[in-house]
Formats: sequence, C-alpha cells, structure tokens
Amino acid sequence: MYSKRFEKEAFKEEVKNNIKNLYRKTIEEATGRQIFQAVSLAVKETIIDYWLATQAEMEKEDPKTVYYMSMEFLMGRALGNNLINMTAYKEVKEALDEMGIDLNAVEDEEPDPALGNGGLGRLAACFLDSLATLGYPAYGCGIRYRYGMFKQKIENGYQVEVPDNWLKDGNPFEIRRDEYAKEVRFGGDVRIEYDPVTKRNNFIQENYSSVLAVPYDMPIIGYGNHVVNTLRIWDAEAITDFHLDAFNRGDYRHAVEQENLAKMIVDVLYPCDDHYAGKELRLKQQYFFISASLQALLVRYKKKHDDVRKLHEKVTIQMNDTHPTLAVAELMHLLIDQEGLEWDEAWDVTTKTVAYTNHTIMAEALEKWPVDLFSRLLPRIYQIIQEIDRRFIEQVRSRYPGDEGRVARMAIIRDGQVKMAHLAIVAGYSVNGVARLHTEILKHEELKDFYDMMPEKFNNKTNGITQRRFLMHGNPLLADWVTKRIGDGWITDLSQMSRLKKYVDDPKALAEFREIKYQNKLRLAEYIKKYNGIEVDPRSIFDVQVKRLHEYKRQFLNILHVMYLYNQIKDHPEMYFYPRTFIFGAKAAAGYVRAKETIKLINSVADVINNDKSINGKIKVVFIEDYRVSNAEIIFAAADVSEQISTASKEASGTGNMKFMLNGAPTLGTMDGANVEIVEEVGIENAFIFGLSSDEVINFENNGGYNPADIYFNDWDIKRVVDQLIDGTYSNGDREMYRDLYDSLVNTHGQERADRYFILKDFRSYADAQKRVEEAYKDREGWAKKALMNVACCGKFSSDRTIQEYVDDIWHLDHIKVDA
Ligand code: CJB
Repeated sequence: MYSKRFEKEAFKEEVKNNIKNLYRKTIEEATGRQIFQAVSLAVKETIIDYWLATQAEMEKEDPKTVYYMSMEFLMGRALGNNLINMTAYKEVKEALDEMGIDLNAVEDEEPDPALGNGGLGRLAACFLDSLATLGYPAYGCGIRYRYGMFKQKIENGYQVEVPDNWLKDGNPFEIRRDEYAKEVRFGGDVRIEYDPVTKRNNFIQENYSSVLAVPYDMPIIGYGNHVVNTLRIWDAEAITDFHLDAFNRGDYRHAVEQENLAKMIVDVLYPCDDHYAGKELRLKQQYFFISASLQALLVRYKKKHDDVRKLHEKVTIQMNDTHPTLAVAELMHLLIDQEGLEWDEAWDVTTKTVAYTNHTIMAEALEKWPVDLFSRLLPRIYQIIQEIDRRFIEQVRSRYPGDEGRVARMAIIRDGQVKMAHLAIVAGYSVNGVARLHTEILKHEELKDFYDMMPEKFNNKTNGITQRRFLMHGNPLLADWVTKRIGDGWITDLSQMSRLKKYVDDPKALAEFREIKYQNKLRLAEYIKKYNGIEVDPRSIFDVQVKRLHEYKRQFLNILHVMYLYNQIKDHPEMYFYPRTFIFGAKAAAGYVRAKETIKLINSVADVINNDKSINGKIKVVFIEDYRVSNAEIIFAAADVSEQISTASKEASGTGNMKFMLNGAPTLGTMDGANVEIVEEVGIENAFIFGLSSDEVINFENNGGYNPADIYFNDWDIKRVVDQLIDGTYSNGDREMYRDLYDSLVNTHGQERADRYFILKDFRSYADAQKRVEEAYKDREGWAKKALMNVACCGKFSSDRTIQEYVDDIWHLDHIKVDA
C-alpha cells in the first residue's frame, strides 16, 4: 500500500520545499492556489514511481490494452481522488493539519477540469478509474481543450456562459510528451500513383494543411494496487519547421492558416450534449485526436511486433459514441497507405479492433456529415469510407435481394451525408447500448435493420459509476459508516453493500444512518447559503434534479409541478404539507433556447415562492449555479429524493440515478434507462415510479393518438399551471416571457408535435408519485429503511462491474500486476 510507504515528515518537507522553489515563499506567505500546486507536486512524486512501474510491467508483459477514444473526459478534480486511490488521504490530511493547512480548502483550490458535458464524459472518467482499479491496461485518448465546459453564472435568472480557463495556473498532474508528437493533415488533394514494383496504387495527400499534435499525459491511479494508467489528451501546435519553410517560399497565407488551425482546433469543447451541431471545426477536432492517437498507438505496437495484421491481439479500440468513428477509416488509411496492407487484410484487422458504444436514440444527436464538407476536409478518409460503403451495400444486396428500401436505410453514404453510426456499426466488432432497455430499443427500433443483419454484434453494457469518487470522496461520513458496519471490501467490490440489508431492521443503525444524511444536508444547506444566499431547512425533504438541461429530461415537468403545489398551498393554507426544498442544477447548451428559458423559469418560480412569506417556507426552490463534478458530490450526499423523470425511452441509461442510489436517495422516476434496473435491484416498494412506459411512448410517437389539448381543457389544475406561464405570475406581468414554453405544450410548431415529451400526459401520475413520496417521508424510520435499501442494493451499479463485463465480453484484456 502506498500509505505504508508514505512518510509524513518527508512529505511535509517536500511541500515546504515546493513552495520555496516554485514561489520563493514560506507556507505562511503562500496563496491557497500555490499551496494546492505545492501539495499536488509532492503527491505527484509518489505517483510517478508507480506510473513508471506500471509502464515497466506493461513493457515486460505486453498485455492486451484498451484505447478508450472519447471526445470527452469529465474528470473532476484530481487531488482528492488521487489521494483516495493511493490510500493516502487520511495520512496526507493529518500531515497537512500539522502544518496548519486544511486539505479540504486545498482541494477547493483545484480547478474542476470539465473536459466533458455530462453523462457521456463522466462515464469515460469512471471507466478509467475502474480500469486502473481492476488492473487492466488502458489509455484514455482525448483532447486537451483549452476551455472545457463553460462556467455557468446566473444573472437575473438567466444563464450566462463564462469561459473556464482551467489551465491558467498550469495543471500539476500532467506531463507533456514532446517525443510522441504527431503531424495531422487536413484538406488538399489525393494523387494516385501506380508503383510498378509493388504493383499497387499509392494514395498521396498533397497541398494539405497540418498541425502538430502534442500529447499531455495524466496519471489514472488504481485503488490500492499501484497500477497507474494514462489519460492522453492532445494539444495542437503549429508545425514550426513547416511554416518557416512556407514563409521562405513566400506562402504567407498558408503559414498563417496553419497557425490559426492549430490555435482553433483544441480551443473549446462543444457544449452541445445529445445534440449534433454539424460544425466543421468539430469534425477537425475529431480527426485531430483520432489520427494522433492511432499514429501513436501503431508506433507503440510496432516497438514489439512486426506484423500489424495481428494488431487486434494486443489492441482494442472502444469508440465512445460516434464522435471517434473516424478511427475506422483512419486505421484503414494507416494500415493500407503507411503499412502497405491490402484492403482485405486491413479490413480484417480493423473490424477485429474497433468497437462502438451507442449512448442515445435521440435523432438530433446522430452525427451525419455533409459529403462536400467531409470530402474537402478529409479527402483520403472519404475515399476509404466510399469504398467501405460500396462493399457493404454489395453485402446488403446479396443478403436482401431486391430490397432497395433497406439498402437506402442502411447505407453509410446517402443523400449527400456520411452517417457515422452506420460506419461504426458496419466496422465495429461489437455494438453496445448502455442499459438493458436502451439496448432493446436499439435492437428492435432504431437499429433494427442492422440487428437483423448482424445480431451477433449487439450487446448490452449497463453503465456504472465509481464508488471511490461518489461515496468515499463525496460522502466520507457514509463511507466510514459503511466500513464500520461491513468492512472496507465494498471499495473495490460494491456488491458487498448487500451486507447492509441486515441493518434495515436495526433501529440504532438506522438512527446513525439518518443522522449522516442530516449532516450531509447541513453541509449542502451551508453551500446553498454561501453561493445562493438562500436559507433552506435541512429538515425539509431535499428533492433534487441535477443533470444537463434537456427537454427530454423534463426539468419543465418538475417545475410545473412545483407551481401546482404552490397553487394548492395558496388555495388551502390549512392543508398538511411536508416542507420541501426543490433543488435544481443544470447547464444548458449555449444555443439551446428552450433549455435556457427553462432555467429562467425555474429561477423565476424560485423568486416568487421563496419570497412569499404567506407559505411559511413550506416550499423552497433553489437553482444551484454551475453544477459540476465537485459540487455534485456534495449534492448527491445530501439528497432525499432522486428525480429521474425523463420521457420513457429517451434516457439511454442515466448515471446520476446511480450516484443518488449509492448515497441513499430513492428514485422518483419513470421506467426509463437504468431506472428499470435500479427498481429491479431495490424493489418497486423502495422507489416511486410513474408515467408512460417506453412502449406506450413509442406507440404514440409512431401511431399518434395523443393530443395534449384533451388534458389541457379537461384538467383544471393543469390548465391553471400552464396558463400561469403566460399570465405574468412568474414574469412580473410579462405575458411573452414564457410564451414559447407554453406553446411547446399546447401548440403544434411546424413539424414539432405539441407536448413532444408527454409532460401533460404524465403530469397527474407524477403528482401522485410525489404525493406518495410525501406520505412515505412522514414515516421517518420507514423512509430511512427505503434509503438504506437503496445503498444496500446499489452493488450492480459500480463501474467496476461494467468494466469487468466489457473485458469479459468485448475487450478480453490481460491483467497487470504492479508490485510496490
Ligand atoms: N449522453 O451525455 C451524453 N451525451 C450524448 O451526446 C449522448 C448521450 C448520455 O450518456 C450517458 C452515458 O452513457 C447516459 O447515461 C445518458 O443516458 C446519455 O444521455
């Protein structure tokens, strides 16, 4: 264990020296940020030894390795998590205490690296944690965006996006690896040249622009096992020799273009989640990191192996959604044009190496690139995709003669567009969804044609989350209590949580458990007071919905229900009502108008309700600014109710739902995504389920038959709430402010159906479920039992389980062992 080798005095000395050498200061003079840097560098010292040891082991054993390709890694802060996984958290805390430094405050100085939007990016981060913890060799490959997810400010109730310069003071954990830099080429033309010796055509890209991809490596530490994997994120620079040359040739414009390309390419993460914007720069980003990662991967492989035809024996590439699908064509390009393989040989290797994970069925998220843009930017890659498509269509035709409709539906290139999901499925040796229901919908609805033709590729891998960050780090009180009760095996084997079931009937254990939740609610209440200036009652029900703002996630339903409750309390002040704090946290993509209107609505409702003395604080509404990994940990720990209320069939899995469960908050949700499996584990009596089923939703979508006007005109409570959107109640008399939200419920807009997400349809059943929550919460011990059952039954939702399934069914990796 690291902790055994941890020497307190040496560590303290190191921190002091770092401050002296870096800043010419004493501890007393140093700023918080400087102390954070000094502590992190001291921690990195130890990490490096294990990082080297892991690399040496990989060099020696040559294990099969996964390259997890992702446009997003939503890592969150590293210091605390690294200390936890080094099993040195408590010792370092003690050492710093002795120096008069508070570790929590030091952790708060770390920028929260947000190189991801939401679920997909955070899943990638949890997967890296689990891979290292389980001792599997892995590289995460991504982009070192200068600006990650924006910081959210709320001004006058509106979201304002502020750039997050997370690298301003440097990132103490990263290491720049100039020696692995690679050139990435864009544009130009492809000249075909016949080589009489090899009797092959050579494809030569000319007149291109290029950038230099420079990798930065970050350590990914396994829990207590000394394994340190690598997250490799690529920065872009202008190729200096090249542009000097261009300057000399007088080609000034080209040189400047290349300089600009390098600056632009890694500048910013696209803030669209579950939505494809079709921007050329995004395609450049995708090719940039894929090409660099694959070039580096091949160099590494060839150090030990001389036959690239066997690449798949040592390497597997997982494509996190379609964003990295260019890996298919780039690998073909490198194998054919650089390594000299024949098409069939290259295809054989590629289709045994790449695998694809689908994360959504939302049509607007499907990546389709216009052919003209694509072929201009990536001429050789486009040729390769054309050839893949030509051969694939031949196969479809021979399998389904005469079925041209099917050919049209399945083609990779069609109607002037390149369909990335089709390319990923055709080339991938595995296609997986992220929860059982989602995978079934892929097989039988969205990807039915592909499933019919190649059922063997399809499989499910229900998502998971890491208990190291979301319980050990985020909720130390509960983590310690669990360890006291069942030992610490749960840290690397979450299924052991089931041993907590026996405490469900133990009043003393339940009382302790309840007290921990209360302490965590106090912590969140302080946070809310500090950052929102709102007093909330920690004895009220903390009812929480935190996630990206998206129509299908239905924050709108939640706030409409709050408006409905408020009407009820105003109408019947004498009515029994258990005090509730409705807590929201959500970022909206900068260009997503309706999502931003919803944020404004939540804040407006909060203003009206929180300032209405007549309701005696029975309802409070809080919108937490800048929801991100670091405050998420505090929020999950304090939640009583986990709102997972997406329109059934739309949320592929969800992972927030699992984090709430781990922290003892029962789910109030629809039968969507992984909620279905959560209910299966915890029992329906320990959750609050409502709403249309996914079959019902899909049936309405396909066959019609739902008219929200029927509800609007027949349910007076609902009509009243909906009308309040346009009667000025929440907009100081402005009847237009929420007109678009109102219209979205009751009026058809062009192609868009009214109430596309079935908010009015599910409203009553949601309100009933909320009533059941209130009833259940009144029984304090009964509630604690439900909450504890959620903790006890969360074992399945560890990303350790998910990763083990990927390894067993898809990747077939070798283990590594690193001795201390
Ligand atoms: N997801 O976060 C994203 N971004 C996308 O572009 C598409 C999907 C989410 O991925 C998560 C991880 O698999 C899922 O849990 C979530 O349901 C899905 O919306």
